[in-house]
Amino acid sequence: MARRTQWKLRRKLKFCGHIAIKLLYMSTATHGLARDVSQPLSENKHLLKWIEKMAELTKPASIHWVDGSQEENEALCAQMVDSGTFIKLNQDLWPGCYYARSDASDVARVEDRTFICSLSKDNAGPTNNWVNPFEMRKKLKELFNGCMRGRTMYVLPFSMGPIGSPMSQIGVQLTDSPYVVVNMRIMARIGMPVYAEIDKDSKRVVPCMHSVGMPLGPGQKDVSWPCNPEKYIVHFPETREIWSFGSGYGGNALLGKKCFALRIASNIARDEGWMAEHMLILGIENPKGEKTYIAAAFPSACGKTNFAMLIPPKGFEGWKIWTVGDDIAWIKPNANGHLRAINPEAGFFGVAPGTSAKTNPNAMKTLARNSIFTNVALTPDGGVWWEGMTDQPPAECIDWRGNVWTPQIAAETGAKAAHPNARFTAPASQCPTIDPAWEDPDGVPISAFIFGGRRATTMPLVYQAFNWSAGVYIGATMGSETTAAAAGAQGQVRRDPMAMLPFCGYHMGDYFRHWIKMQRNLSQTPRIFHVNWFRKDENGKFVWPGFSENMRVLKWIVDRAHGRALGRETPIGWMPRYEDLEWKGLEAFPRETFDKLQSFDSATWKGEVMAHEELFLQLHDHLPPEMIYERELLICRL
Ligand code: TSX
Ligand code: MN
Repeated sequence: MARRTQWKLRRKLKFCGHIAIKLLYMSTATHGLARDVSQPLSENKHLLKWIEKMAELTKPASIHWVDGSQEENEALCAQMVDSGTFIKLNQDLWPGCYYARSDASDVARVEDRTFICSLSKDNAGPTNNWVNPFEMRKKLKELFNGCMRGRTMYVLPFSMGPIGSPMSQIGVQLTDSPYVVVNMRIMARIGMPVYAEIDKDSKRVVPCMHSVGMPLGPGQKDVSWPCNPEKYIVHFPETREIWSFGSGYGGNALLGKKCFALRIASNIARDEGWMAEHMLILGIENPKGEKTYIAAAFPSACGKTNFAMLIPPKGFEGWKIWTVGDDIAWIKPNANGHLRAINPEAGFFGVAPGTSAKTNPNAMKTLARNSIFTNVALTPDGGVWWEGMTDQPPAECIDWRGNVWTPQIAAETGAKAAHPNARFTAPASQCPTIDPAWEDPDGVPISAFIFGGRRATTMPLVYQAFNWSAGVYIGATMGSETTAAAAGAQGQVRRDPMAMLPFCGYHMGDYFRHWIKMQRNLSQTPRIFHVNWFRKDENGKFVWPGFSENMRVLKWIVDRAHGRALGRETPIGWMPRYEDLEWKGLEAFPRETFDKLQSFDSATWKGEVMAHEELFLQLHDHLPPEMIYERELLICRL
């Protein structure tokens, strides 16, 4: 049947939506699966109606209801190997692993193409791009009209958080990218159990539309990474919708992650009295078996994933760090007024360059199987490599653009084998330190929050806020120095409140207010800390060894949270003295160096407080008064 006739017929089939869908798409390819993938897997009328409407708009050649099974995953991977999107890695070295190279123009999140389309511009705030939602809907209708022609539309149900947890949220992503389907299978809970949740009708489903924006004409040959130069990552916070067009990469396309779990969820959380945060979650177990959980926010390039998978150093025998999550935390007060946190994700979408057996052995073990590698280099033996993975680079490999790469070429041209934002997608369940409670539907109890940044000067290794609102001020004013990897001048402090600047789906000033207000729902507030692993000496060398040695800081934080460690009061907060840290195993670290690391300079801090003003001016009309008070108090103490 010609497609045009199909669509005419389809309009006549006004009755029960799923029958119409079934009739139309029965004849299409099933990629060698025994199951008829066009057969609806949910009976939810709203879902069926929405899918019908979206199919009518995007006009795909077929519909595939994703069940999330192993067979389906294998069929999709095999299909992508055939189409050139995937290369199957050497299965003896990398069992269950695949390799993808994106289009050279589609390698990262596109913040300037990311929109918060709230009814009022004021609600989005000055740090988000805003477009009138009516105007944006018109634009999206144009963009999505026929955008899936010649492709399969996958119906991908997913749960952010363990299935059935009262803290979890459900979405359905319609996408024309099989790459997205197999990545989402690692990053979220998908498929049959999610349909079952949807059919219970107990939770609102967040609709997520996604297209790579490259329809195929009849007989047109596909490319290995379809995408569109015109990109739109759009959020409608009031109606809780996501529309993403033109990109197949990372946070632009895996809509459960930044779009849902942060931008949309931050709106839901504000309305319902909980928190959607850009935070890792880890558990610290001491030799007595006592376990303390913390959540920590860092801007990019601070080693968040490394911290989440930290291995205790020499001198900490009997201690253990447990990983709950490396990127996002949903945190909610329980009936007793204690904060409990879940990791809404099921996998790690980590930056590959810099990850090694030295910097993060647990990550290397996690990504050793059943993982997807995007924009790293391909080695002649069918393996992967990236800058920093080994001390010795391979003699030759194929770089992320598909060109021959050798250390000599790199030395001459500066070419990187892996793109700096190259990623691994790996199941969290494979992490050797994954916490036994990581899928606990009630979450884990949070005893402390840590904020951090990359700061060569000014910021001590660690200090503790005097109280909740002083801690919120510390989070609100946190910043990080730009590294070579990021665009713009190097070494400038960029403010990134709570590491949420690109991820808060509403006005940043209102977000601070929400943090302040959270205290009212709590019988005990977690203690708040600031850390800086990156302070440099006068010769530009890092003063603190970092990595495993950060455990010493963590121990002090845990002890402070339990009210059993000493510190000294300074104008900015409580700090450990040399004798307040555990130095077993690092006895050679001089007391004077530690004192330098913790040193606080009034003159420098006056400059720091002046810089806070810059961000506050931008947000002034929504800034909670507590932020102004805290700033005044800090100035007085200086
Ligand atoms: O991840 C890092 N962490 C946190 C680890 C738990 N990195 C890597 C950041 C890039 C993503 C760090 N880099 C850390 C750190 O604590 N600290 C540093 C700075 C540093 C780099 C190298 C050394 C020391 C400090 N090397 C030697 O001392 C030999
Ligand atoms: Mn992140």
